[in-house]
Amino acid sequence: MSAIDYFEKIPNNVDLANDRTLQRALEHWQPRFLEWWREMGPNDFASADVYLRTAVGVDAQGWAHYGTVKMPEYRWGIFLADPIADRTIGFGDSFGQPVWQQVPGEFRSQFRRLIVTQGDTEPASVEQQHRLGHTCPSLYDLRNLFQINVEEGRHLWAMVYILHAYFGRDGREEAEELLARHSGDVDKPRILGTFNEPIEDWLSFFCFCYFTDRDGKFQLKSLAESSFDPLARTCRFMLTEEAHHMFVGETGLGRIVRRTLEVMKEIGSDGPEAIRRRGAVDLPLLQRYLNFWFSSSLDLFGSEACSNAATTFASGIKGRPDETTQYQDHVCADSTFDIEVPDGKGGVMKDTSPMRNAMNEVLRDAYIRDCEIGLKRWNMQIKRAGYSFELKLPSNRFRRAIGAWANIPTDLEGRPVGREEYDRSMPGWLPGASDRDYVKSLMQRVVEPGKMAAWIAPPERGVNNLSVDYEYVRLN
Ligand code: BYC
Repeated sequence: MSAIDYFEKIPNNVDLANDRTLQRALEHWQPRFLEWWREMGPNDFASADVYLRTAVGVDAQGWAHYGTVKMPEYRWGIFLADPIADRTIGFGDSFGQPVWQQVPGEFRSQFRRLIVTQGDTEPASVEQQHRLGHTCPSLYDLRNLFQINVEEGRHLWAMVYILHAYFGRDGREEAEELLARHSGDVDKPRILGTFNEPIEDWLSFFCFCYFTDRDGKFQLKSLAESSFDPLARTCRFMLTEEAHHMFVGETGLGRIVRRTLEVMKEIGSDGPEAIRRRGAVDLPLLQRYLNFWFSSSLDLFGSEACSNAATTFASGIKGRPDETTQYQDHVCADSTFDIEVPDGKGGVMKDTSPMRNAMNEVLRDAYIRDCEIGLKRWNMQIKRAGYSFELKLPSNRFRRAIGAWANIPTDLEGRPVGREEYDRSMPGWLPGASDRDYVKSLMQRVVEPGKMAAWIAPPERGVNNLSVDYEYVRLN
């Protein structure tokens, strides 16, 4: 295992000290990153002592050290998973050939585009969550938010390293731009839609961690298959950190369901008004939030069938998650994939696409199956409590802004409907102003160790074997 050098100004396991030009370029970018963090990160908590994990190695066991850190002093660094000896290209036209240690000239612009898109999402999410700390439901949750924030900052470092190390002047310019675009900025927004959506309450935050970070998992897994080995290695290590972000989403939403069920039992009613009077989140309201974040996150996979996806697969740039273990045919030159598209007459029809063109859809399908797992668990909780309400993922055709279904009104089941019916039904499908106002009214900050806001149950256990009432953040 390669060790991480923490004596360096930029902690790393890529032997930065022996590449002075690269080291100087990254040291030049570092103060800009810190300035961005001060301005756009959780800046009101700069003096807080936070119980955080920091990577100290890159193997699966014992890779992190836990300790109390002030966030601006977090050691953001560059950590690549160890190389796999004699690794060969796992998919596409060059299947079986040795992987690349440099970017082939002919694929440079496609690689740059994907790396920039990936890199753009990381600081975007920190910007979206900029003010959440003020309304935390507990110190445990506040700490998890900050852990996610510092790690998204580190994921930005991961992409900036690749840009600086392998894309010369273009890469350095892109790295500057990653700090210049901002979530929701009218003139310079973030690249992908979901990353411009405001996250102003913790219900949205948990949905974002559940649905949007899960897109991160699938995209990173696809890039971890890349023939460009440094990119594959950096993504492999990012995935180690990413798992916690989805854990926060899944357990956060599960704790909300648990608390709601407790309240339903106490008051003997599942009426949304009665539940709201007790300060909990009624399940139909939760469903509307799920509808919003799921449909937005589905767009992150791009179009159902497109030449970009075909090119990146054929060239060995971006594969499918777990390419080696999940698929038999790694070339996909002749296979096809059926996708559902609008028939132009208000209905749905099947279209057969070459498999390579449909890779975004293949990924989206796998993502949807993964999203189902949490819902099954929460529905089990609801059923065990004796209620028949069932949380559901809307159809992948609902409220899409990208791809074949973009701007085609459908109901939650994906049946095309008239625009008027769509607009009329929207208040039942997505959070409306009164829903958001109610959720906002719940967002009162709770910072007494071990105490939880009334709308969320405590976690089953604390962080790193500590108790739930440990003072995870000291707000100096
Ligand atoms: N919004 O041919 P198309 C994460 C653009 S999340 C706006 O349909 P293609 C994280 C697309 O960029 C993972 N624009 O599909 C989570 C392209 O624009 P250009 C992020 C969109 O090319 C939580 C055009 O539409 N990583 O890590 O196959 C917290 C045509 O695209 C959207 C990645 O996405 C959209 N939703 O692109 C923190 C991996 N969707 O280039 C972090 C890198 C598409 O023609 N990106 N467009 O101007 C990719 O692999 C691909 O770019 C896409 C699909 C998946 C986005």
